Amino acid sequence: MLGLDRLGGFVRDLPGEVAELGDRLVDRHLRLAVTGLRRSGKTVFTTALVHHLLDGHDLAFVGAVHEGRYRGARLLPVRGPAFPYATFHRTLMADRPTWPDATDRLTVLKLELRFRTTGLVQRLMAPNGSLILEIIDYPGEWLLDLPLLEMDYPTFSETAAQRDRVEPRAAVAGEWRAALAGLSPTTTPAELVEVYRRYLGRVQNELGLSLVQPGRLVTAGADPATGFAPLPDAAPAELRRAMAARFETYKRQVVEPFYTDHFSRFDRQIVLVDLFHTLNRGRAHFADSRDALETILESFRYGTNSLLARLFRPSIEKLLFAASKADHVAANQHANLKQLLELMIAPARRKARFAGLETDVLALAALRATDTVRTEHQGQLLSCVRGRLADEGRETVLFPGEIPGDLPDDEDWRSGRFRFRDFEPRRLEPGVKGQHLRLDQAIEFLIGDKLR
Ligand SMILES: Nc1nc2c(ncn2[C@@H]2O[C@H](COP(=O)(O)OP(=O)(O)OP(=O)(O)O)[C@@H](O)[C@H]2O)c(=O)[nH]1
Ligand SMILES: [Mg+2]
Repeated sequence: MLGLDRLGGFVRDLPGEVAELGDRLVDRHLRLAVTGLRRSGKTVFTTALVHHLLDGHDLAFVGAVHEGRYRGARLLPVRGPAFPYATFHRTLMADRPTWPDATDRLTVLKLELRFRTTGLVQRLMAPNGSLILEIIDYPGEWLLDLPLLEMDYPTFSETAAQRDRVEPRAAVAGEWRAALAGLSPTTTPAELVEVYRRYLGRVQNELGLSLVQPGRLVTAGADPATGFAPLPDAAPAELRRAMAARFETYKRQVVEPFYTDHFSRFDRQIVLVDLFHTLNRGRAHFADSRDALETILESFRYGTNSLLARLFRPSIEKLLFAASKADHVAANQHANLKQLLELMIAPARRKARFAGLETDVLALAALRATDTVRTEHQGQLLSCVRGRLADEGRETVLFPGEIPGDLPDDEDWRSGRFRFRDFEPRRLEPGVKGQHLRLDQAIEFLIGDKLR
């Protein structure tokens, strides 16, 4: 099914694809999947990446930059809506900069990077290398639809019902449970989808949980006409048939094109994880985020990038897990942040490694909003952060708390010790150093080998 659709995709876009395949043959076209749950930092990462790659400033860990071979980059036109880099950049350069809004549609970014090649033969044959880097930006919720491709409607219904029955979800499921209890032969799928949409909205906004399916039902501009909801076996047969048909249509018309056009053909992947939000919300949220991440990662095909596979279905060959927004805590906490992420994604990483992928883990801040400062408090030296708090809008120095180096235990959850705060962005300035944390290490891992 997917194979046929993919072929359909190729036929639709033939001229563009042919040109692109030419690039791929000489390995000059690289698709980078920037993945992560909603609000994990995808849009900010992509914006900061472009900002720094345009002239290669403050990227000491990128080999080509360090060796003086990097020549810069330029944005290329794309088919379809382009990633609004200029708009995001302008708002981040303003006197009072603001973060980009949550993403509500898919956009594409194409960046051409130029560099001097290394190696005798290459220097003689093609002294100036060029790499086309392609990234898409999309609402994080959409990723949670990918696993639906491997499910049928009864499986989805059963999985969702199990989730909806237990706390913390059960606490906000009252209206949805009542709707299920009152099912009758006259109940329409549209009414039910609307109630389920309200319930998922509560799961997301009141409980702050990530695992929400169908993901598009809760994003801005969602069309309940294309949505569906889980139904028990005992629901009226006609209703269940109609809902199952909606489920299949959604998969075919919404999820499959997203997967085949964008996610089945990536070469490299970064998975951004916001551990601060997850820790702040408590144990259930932490477990939910881990499930959501694992669910998503199951959808990617990890495997070796053979030449044939590269032409028709390149699989991901390098995978980077990154704890985003590392500037929420002082620098001495970054090792623990990395370690906690390692523990959280261990099963997914193991699978990826087994499939032959090169993987790495790091803590980064794509756009650093704080500095680490040391202050003395009652005779003790404390590592604090200084930044402008998002909810108070004032510059302050605070002790943000510590990150456990291990998975949090009962006492950690009970004590309410995790209260990490959000910060306003700092003004992005051209040529200024220190506006990120380890963004250059991420770039080197993800594309450094293609800049030689
Ligand atoms: N301090 C700090 N905050 C960050 C950083 N990156 C992202 N944030 C915060 O995280 C929020 C979400 O970042 P986005 O890049 O919009 O997240 P996203 O993954 O694109 O979210 P969706 O579009 O909803 O899927 C921002 O509004 C900031 O508050 C960072 O490097 N440092
Ligand atoms: Mg976004």
